[in-house]
Order: sequence, then C-alpha cells, then structure tokens
Amino acid sequence: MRTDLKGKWILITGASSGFGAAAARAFGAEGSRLLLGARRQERLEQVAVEALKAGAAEAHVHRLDVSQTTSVEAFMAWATTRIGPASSAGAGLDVLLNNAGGAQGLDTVAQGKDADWEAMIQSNVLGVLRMTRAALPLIRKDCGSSIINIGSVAGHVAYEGGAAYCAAKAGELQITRALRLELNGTGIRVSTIDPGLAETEFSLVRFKGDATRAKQVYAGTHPLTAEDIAEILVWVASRPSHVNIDELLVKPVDQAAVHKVYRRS
Ligand code: NDP
Ligand code: 8X3
Repeated sequence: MRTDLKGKWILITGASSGFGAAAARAFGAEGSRLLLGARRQERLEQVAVEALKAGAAEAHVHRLDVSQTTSVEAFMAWATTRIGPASSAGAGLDVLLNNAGGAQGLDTVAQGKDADWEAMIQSNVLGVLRMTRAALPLIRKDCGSSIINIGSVAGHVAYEGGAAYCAAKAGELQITRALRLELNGTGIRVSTIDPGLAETEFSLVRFKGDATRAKQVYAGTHPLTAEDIAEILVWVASRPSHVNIDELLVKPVDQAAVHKVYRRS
C-alpha cells in the first residue's frame, strides 16, 4: 500500500530555490506538514506561502546553514519544538530531505580556489552528515519514514573542472550507502536521487551570478526541471513502507552521458 504523506512531517534543506522549493510545493500538495531550511529566509517564507497554497497542512521556516554545526543544531532544536520527539505517541519526523548544496566554480584542479573547494565539501558532504546525525533521533522507526539525499550524475562520472564537486557528490553517494547499512533493521528507508542536467539556480550559483554563462549550460537542450525531481521525491517517499528506492539516476533524454548532451541549433 502507498505510504500516505498527508499530515506527515517533511524536513527539507535548501528549500529556498530549485529542487527544494519544488519539493516543498509537491509535498505540500500531498497535505504534508513542512519544515523548511536555507540561508535566505525571505525566499523560504515565499516558498512556505506557495506550499500552503498547494495544500500543505503546515509550513514553517527557519534559517539554516548546513555548513555550520551550530546552525544545524539550532535548526534541529527548533524542529523538535514543532514536531515533538520520536518517542512520543504519533510524533516524529517522517522524511528528511538532504537537498542543500551545489557547485562553486568550474576550475581545473590547477586553477582551483580553496574557498570554493571548502564550500562544496562543507555543504554537499559535511552538511548531509551533520543534518542526518542531528535529525536521526527525531525520525520515526518502522513506519515508512525516509532519509532522501540529493546526489548527482557528478558523483558517478568525473568531468573537467568538476573535481571537487564530483568528489563531494561521490562522497554523498557513499554516505547514503553507509547509512543504508547502518539503519538496516530500523525500518528507516535511505535513498539517493542523482539528477543530471536540471535548470535551477545551480549554474547561476556555480558561475557566481553570471547569468549569461549560466544560461549557456542549458542552451538548445531540454533539461530536467525542479518539478520533475520533486515529483520523483514524492514518489520515493510514498512507496509502500517495505520498499526502499536505493539509488536513482535521472537524466534528461537529451543527456545520454555527462559529456554527451544533444543541442538543437
Ligand atoms: P539551487 O541553487 O536552485 O538550490 C540550492 C539550494 O541549496 C538553495 O535553496 C540554497 O539556499 C541551498 N543551500 C546551498 N548551500 C547551503 C547551505 N550551506 N546551507 C543551507 N542551504 C544551502 O540548485 P538545485 O536546486 O539544483 O540544487 C539542489 C541540490 O541538487 C544540490 O545539492 C545540487 O548539488 C543538486 N543537484 C543539482 C543539479 C542541477 O543540475 N541543478 C543536478 C544534480 C544535483 P540558500 O542559498 O538560501 O542557503
Ligand atoms: C549537477 C549536474 O553535471 O552539472 O549536479 O554536475 S552537473
């Protein structure tokens, strides 16, 4: 039987744009209760309004920087006051969506900047570890709860200029695999969803606000949208409670491989 997401608590990191914001709207449409985190609070508030409009039972926002342990702990303390500990009847977190992250720059290793490397490892790798460690005591056992991490094709295949980002997403993949083993027997499901080319703010962030360069990444091709991924995230979380989608690689039809993208002239 499909896991009903109505009234379930869904915690989404990186909910201020892209996949995270679309996921807030999509889980909202299921009637879920949402806890949304990111650094840009105004954007989060806007997303919460959209999620409520879509049907969310509740939507709450709090500033979160996954690269800071103190921020993660403050966020989870706030989340606990909203949800209540997993031990109390009917309480607990149903879905942790570790989505916050992204790329900084497209430099070769020879040209790489420490600040970019550190930011990518902090958000994509350590952020997932910190959030999961802090959220685990809140996650309900044996009832179809899920930890869903957002990886990337970059975690499977390297490309020039992607060394640190590819390393970070390969790290996320191995964290997911380790967690899947560690949580076996708890009933908590663990998944990684690994998208290819998707048009969000990802490239704008990677190219430090250079909108022209960011647009070129998607020129002439038909990329994934944030909504495509959000729909998959809802599907993963709503599988029957005994079904675990371990690893899902999702690419646009136009992207046969990381380097082979079909572009219409
Ligand atoms: P966006 O740039 O649109 O969204 C990234 C989100 O992550 C924002 O909400 C941002 O919020 C948040 N974020 C970044 N750093 C931090 C941080 N330190 N603490 C808290 N939140 C943070 O890009 P996407 O939606 O595309 O990216 C979402 C995830 O998907 C990322 O992990 C990315 O690596 C991955 N991905 C993206 C693909 C793509 O082609 N778009 C493909 C494969 C994977 P704020 O800045 O407000 O903190
Ligand atoms: C984002 C996809 O190919 O730009 O993770 O690294 S890619």
